[in-house]
Amino acid sequence: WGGFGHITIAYVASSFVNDQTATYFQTLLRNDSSDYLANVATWADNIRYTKWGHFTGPFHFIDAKDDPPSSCDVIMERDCKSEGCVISALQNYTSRLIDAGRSLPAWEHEQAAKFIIHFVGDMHQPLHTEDVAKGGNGIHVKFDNKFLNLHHVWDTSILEKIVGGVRGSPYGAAQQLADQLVADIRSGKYQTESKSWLDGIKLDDVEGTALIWARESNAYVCTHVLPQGPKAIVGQELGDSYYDDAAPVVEIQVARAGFRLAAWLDLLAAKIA
Ligand code: DCM
Ligand code: DCM
Ligand code: DCM
Ligand code: ZN
Ligand code: ZN
Repeated sequence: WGGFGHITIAYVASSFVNDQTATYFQTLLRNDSSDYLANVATWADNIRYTKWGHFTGPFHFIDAKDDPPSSCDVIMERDCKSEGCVISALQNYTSRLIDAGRSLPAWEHEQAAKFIIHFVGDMHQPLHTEDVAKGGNGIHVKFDNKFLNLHHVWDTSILEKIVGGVRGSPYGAAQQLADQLVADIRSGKYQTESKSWLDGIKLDDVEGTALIWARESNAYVCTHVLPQGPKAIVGQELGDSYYDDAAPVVEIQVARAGFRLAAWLDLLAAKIA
């Protein structure tokens, strides 16, 4: 996701965490405002292009070598590269935040928390769970008459169009969208189905949990991202019907990511504190 998506996911999570969790992460992140998660949500994107942060580049995605639109799936042994992927990264930073031997310095716990807050978000972007053309970065299309790559359309353009565009600082618009998604989860269009969004969540099986989330995300590559395969959309205007089908997927994935991030942080805080 782009910055707006990650910040929205963080605000959704902030609404669902329990009080103990909020206090634990406000202390760890040294921010006692209500923006304590939102303010670090894009940190992992800002450091990945630095020299020291270069090794974290592969942690934002998993390149599923499936065959959309006829077959979609994420298989850990096939798809997670030796240098890591978003699933192994969640495993690594979850275990570093728990730090069973309590041997790491506080700044490492803080860094682990910032990675977790970001990577739970990224695995909910369908094209962060797909190999084709580097997660769609190599598929050039037009969206509302602008030349863009398909990855950027799914990271940023669709979500920003849903709210009528984002100009200037994304924080206000992200809080507004998050408030709407929280209401949809508590008492609106997601009320019933959100009861099953935490199925299978287990802090002691990070890989199993993350695979459930990544497979659900990856399935949308076959149904909504590339429903006719990659070649059908190269150089084409995606158009209204593509957007009308894609927007609800982007919206529910952002809602799920925020809701699940809150649950993951609750499990972590309960285990550590
Ligand atoms: N980004 C950043 N700093 C950079 C390059 C990109 O903060 N030097 C951010 C802006 C984009 C986001 O990364 O919105 C894209 O990240 P990803 O594609 O990992 O979701
Ligand atoms: N690091 C990491 N995951 C690990 C081990 C280390 O992300 N499993 C990061 C934390 C530090 C850097 O690598 O930023 C160097 O750590 P160390 O020197 O402790 O290996
Ligand atoms: N990306 C991806 N899958 C890949 C390569 C990249 O999902 N195989 C994502 C990470 C960033 C965006 O695409 O969100 C741009 O990546 P980069 O800056 O590495 O080109
Ligand atoms: Zn992306
Ligand atoms: Zn990312």
